[in-house]
Amino acid sequence: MRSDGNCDNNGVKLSKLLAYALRHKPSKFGLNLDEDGFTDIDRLVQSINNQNKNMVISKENIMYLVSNQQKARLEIKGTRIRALYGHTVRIRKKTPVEPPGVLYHGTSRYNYDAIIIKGLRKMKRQYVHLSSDVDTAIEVGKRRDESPIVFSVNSKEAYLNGVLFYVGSQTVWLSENIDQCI
Ligand code: HQG
Repeated sequence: MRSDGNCDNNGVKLSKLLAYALRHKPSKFGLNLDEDGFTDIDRLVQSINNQNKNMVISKENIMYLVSNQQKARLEIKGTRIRALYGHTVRIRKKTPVEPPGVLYHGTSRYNYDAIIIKGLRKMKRQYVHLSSDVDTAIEVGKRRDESPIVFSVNSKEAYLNGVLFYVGSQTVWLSENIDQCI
């Protein structure tokens, strides 16, 4: 890792590692997340360096990564850091807000039938993840399928029917399970 963290491959590696630690397995790194998912940055650096002998990182690497994120995945407040969304560990629910009229969900063609029948489910994560625009949804779907499908979600109607929505980031919206309005 370069001292400025400005090294693409290592940047991606570090970003994935941080997402893994802060969204899924803090305990594997000996970390405690507070109720909103934050943990101490110095602690995080120390535990990553203790765990990964082949990847030594510094606080500056993390600060650089967070200030140069193309997709806002992480947030720093003071001496603490958290993942903005994506959690499979349970943290306190965000404050519900009224969503825009339409949101999008990109996924594989394989999931089409199940989603039509069962609706959008959280699966292992704390929330259903939605995109604010079609291009972002296509990128999300491409993680699973080279020709992904994009569902339009009538989020306004779902909200009026009682489904709660939350802000993940500028492009990511979160919600409870959505049975209809897809
Ligand atoms: C699918 C990444 C069958 C759903 C992304 C998805 C996102 C169903 C998969 C964020 C279903 C869950 C989250 C049903 C939903 N039957 N399959 N009823 N309901 N599914 O990874 O939304 O880049 O937990 O379509 O960009 O893919 O890492 O959710 O395919 O924002 O920052 O079940 O993770 O963010 O998969 O992705 P995931 P997701 P990062």
